Amino acid sequence: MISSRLPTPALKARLKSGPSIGCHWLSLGSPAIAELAADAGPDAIVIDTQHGLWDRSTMESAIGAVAGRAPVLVRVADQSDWAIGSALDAGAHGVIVPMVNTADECARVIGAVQYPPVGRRSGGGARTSADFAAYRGAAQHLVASVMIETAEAVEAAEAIAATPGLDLIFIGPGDLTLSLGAGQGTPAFEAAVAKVMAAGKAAGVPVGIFTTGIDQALARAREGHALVVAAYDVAVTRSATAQVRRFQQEAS
Ligand code: 3PY
Ligand code: MG
Repeated sequence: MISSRLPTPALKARLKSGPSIGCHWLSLGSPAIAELAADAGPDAIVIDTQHGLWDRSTMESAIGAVAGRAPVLVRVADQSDWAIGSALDAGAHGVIVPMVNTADECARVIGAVQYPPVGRRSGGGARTSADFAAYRGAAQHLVASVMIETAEAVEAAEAIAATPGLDLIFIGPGDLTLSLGAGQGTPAFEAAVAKVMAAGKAAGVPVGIFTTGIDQALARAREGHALVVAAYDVAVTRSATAQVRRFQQEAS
């Protein structure tokens, strides 16, 4: 891995001290879109391999296309060592791990991100092994983050936040509304968000939240969220369909 693509302390420092990171969240599985997104110099790019259309090869290509121009986080498909290790081997600067409900699960995630003696990550990967000594030396800067997105996880928020080595808690509002049976903006939902933010604050762990548009992203950033979604390729594509509908209405 060439040195300009190695993880640096900057991402963790920015998460802790701000300003909020407005990431470009990519789900459509296109390395070409990742390359264009990087041209704008975003604070971070997120590649979503849980609900997005990425496979291992396109994920690896997208990280190559970004080529050190922005930190890349991968929202991995699940909590497995394989999902976490393959994203990091591709050169991601950190992972966002979905559906983490307990402090034990959180500790296992952190163990999967770091090499021994701290964790149990397996060494390898085409990109990272180009200069493995340099990569291993920088691996302490990898961001380990977990998603709180169920009622169970909200209950366990204090214990999850207190897990050593955790760099970010990321709230998944879609799943949280399903789990709580309460929509976004309702008192029950906002109380859950506030509880997670308080747990993060008490433990000194930044908290972020998924947002689907720039206005929501700015509002959540003003509330103190360390990472929000400023642009989302699915939403951008949907908004383009509104132009097609407008043309159909106005040109006929
Ligand atoms: C959620 O809102 O549940 C997410 O996981 C964001 O993609
Ligand atoms: Mg989710």
